[in-house]
Amino acid sequence: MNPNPPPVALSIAGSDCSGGAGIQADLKTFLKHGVHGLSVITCVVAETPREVRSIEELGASSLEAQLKILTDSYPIRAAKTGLLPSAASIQTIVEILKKTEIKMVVDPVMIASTGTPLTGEETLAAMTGQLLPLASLITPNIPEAEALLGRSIQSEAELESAARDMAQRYNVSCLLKGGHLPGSAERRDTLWHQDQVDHFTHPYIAIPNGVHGTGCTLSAAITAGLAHGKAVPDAVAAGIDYVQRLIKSAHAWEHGDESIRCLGW
Ligand code: PXL
Repeated sequence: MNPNPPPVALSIAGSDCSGGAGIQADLKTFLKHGVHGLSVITCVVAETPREVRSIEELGASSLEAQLKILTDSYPIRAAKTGLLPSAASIQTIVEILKKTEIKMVVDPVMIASTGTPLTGEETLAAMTGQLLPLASLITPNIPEAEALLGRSIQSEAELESAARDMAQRYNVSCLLKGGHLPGSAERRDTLWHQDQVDHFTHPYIAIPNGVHGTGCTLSAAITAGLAHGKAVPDAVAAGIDYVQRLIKSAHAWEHGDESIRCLGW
């Protein structure tokens, strides 16, 4: 028996059958970080990085059964949420999570990299009203932050004030990912944590067309860091470095007339 078992982390997210995003990305990332990964599957998405074909939601009783047996049985150090397909699914998981002390990272997934909406309006209200009060850290990208704040973000100055406003409004730490801002050779992610700002600047690397799952992988890497006992700024810095490495080492397979791609490992 291993006298030093790995920490345990949980992902509550959708299944991406193509293996680049969702639960599959999270479990790979947990393993790469020496964390035992548990999963609660919220929906099954038939997709590739190029196309989202269908989303089938799991019912409340299945969500409840998965989450209850895990929270009853494991010393879960940290958890993340990814794709939560409906207000009802959010309500079900909140009812169970609010009775725990698990450190929560909320990746407020709303739109696939293909541009396909993955959730509806009523989901946003349930996320802000019910789920965010349980979160320690939220990791929106710019379109998600615009939906959470109800205003547009067009510059690095606005990125910083948006991260601060979300952190204050929802009483959380907020990592706002700046990758969608147009611009030069660099991209900046902004962390607002305990009334302090931190900027993580990295060279702009174009995400190869047809690679998805960077957001899922980043929030999973941060969750793994928290499960290991890292402080939020350290877990965020390490998570950003990790994803940068995986973007640079993306894989491509030739299949038929086109290539199909995935983040590296
Ligand atoms: O990348 C966002 C995302 C999250 N979760 C699942 C997904 C996707 C994108 O396609 O399928 C399950």
